[in-house]
Amino acid sequence: MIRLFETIRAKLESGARISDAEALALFECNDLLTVGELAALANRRRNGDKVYFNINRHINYTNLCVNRCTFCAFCKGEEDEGCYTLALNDILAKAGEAAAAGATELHMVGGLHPELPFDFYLEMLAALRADCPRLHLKAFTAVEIDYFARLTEQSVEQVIAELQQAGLGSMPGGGAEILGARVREKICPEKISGERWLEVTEKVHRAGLKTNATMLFGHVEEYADRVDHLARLRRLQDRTGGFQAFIPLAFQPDNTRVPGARGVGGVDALKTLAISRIYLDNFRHIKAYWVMLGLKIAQVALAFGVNDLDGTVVEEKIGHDAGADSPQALSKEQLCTLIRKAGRVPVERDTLYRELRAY
Ligand code: V47
Repeated sequence: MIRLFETIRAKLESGARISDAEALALFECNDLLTVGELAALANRRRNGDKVYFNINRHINYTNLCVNRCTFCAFCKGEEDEGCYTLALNDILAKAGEAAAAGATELHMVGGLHPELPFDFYLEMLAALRADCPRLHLKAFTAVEIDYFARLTEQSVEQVIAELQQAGLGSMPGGGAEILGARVREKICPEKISGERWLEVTEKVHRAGLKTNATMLFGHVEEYADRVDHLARLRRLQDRTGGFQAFIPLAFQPDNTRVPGARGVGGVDALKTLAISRIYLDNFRHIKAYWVMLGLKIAQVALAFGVNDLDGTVVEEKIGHDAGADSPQALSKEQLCTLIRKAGRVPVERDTLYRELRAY
């Protein structure tokens, strides 16, 4: 073990990357504090003491979805109680409130709606851009882009161009789950394959849009599946440089249907964030999404290689429908206090990581 840590420390200090076998060995080791210290070293070399957050708002325009991912408590069918689709006016009202509260970003994702035409999404973006021109529109995922392409019988490139034209500014990192087929078969058999997620994401990057990448962990996957996931992301990032942040999402089990799912403890969450930081040498940012992690683990994660806490969020459904016991929203002051009490410097950023203000 000591030899492994020495090798990795030397690699981090010389800017070399760690291998898949080394990442797996880190997952299998029990020395959480040393893994965390190595991750903190990797982060400090890149990002110093700064921890980023943004003022944002989530809008989930519909929970209707033609897929039935077993990990998802948010998606509903048309026959289900609690299914909804927001009217454009409601979306605009939420966006207006966000803009008035100082938000710089709307984060918008939803289910794969069985009936809404592609024009709905184009009109939504265009109306939001007209009403709130200062809000960056970060919306959809590779899964939705693929769906729109099939819906309209257009190429992925054409769909991306139309969304960009309507106001799309970047994409969040959802839908990646675990990219390997064996796990995907169990947790999201109807969703596009991991290969397709990577292929669509590459096209989005080639069109000049930045995206994030996520990994849903703590259900039925093995450590080797996590390493394989990280490896595929690192290879794509080598080709495009289009990823901004990596976000490990801790699985929330309530109201889900994953047979044998484990759930995520604090040790596993911190280890996964730390190893992501060490392994993904070509990602600038590792985000601790406090909604899924809880506030205390997200705060401790700042000593384990993390340099981003996401944002104010305001109205969160995907994690809370699955039992997340974090708050629905955090204020800018609460985020700053969390970061400061971890001994770090809070910096408000915009979606593209331009620094807006240090606190
Ligand atoms: O793709 C669904 C995950 C994702 C559960 O890019 C679950 O900045 C935990 O991608 N337990 C959507 N996770 C959320 C997402 C995201 C969130 C915050 C920031 C960014 C970003 C992206 O949520 C889905 C899926 O992987 N998810 N169900 C669950 N039960």
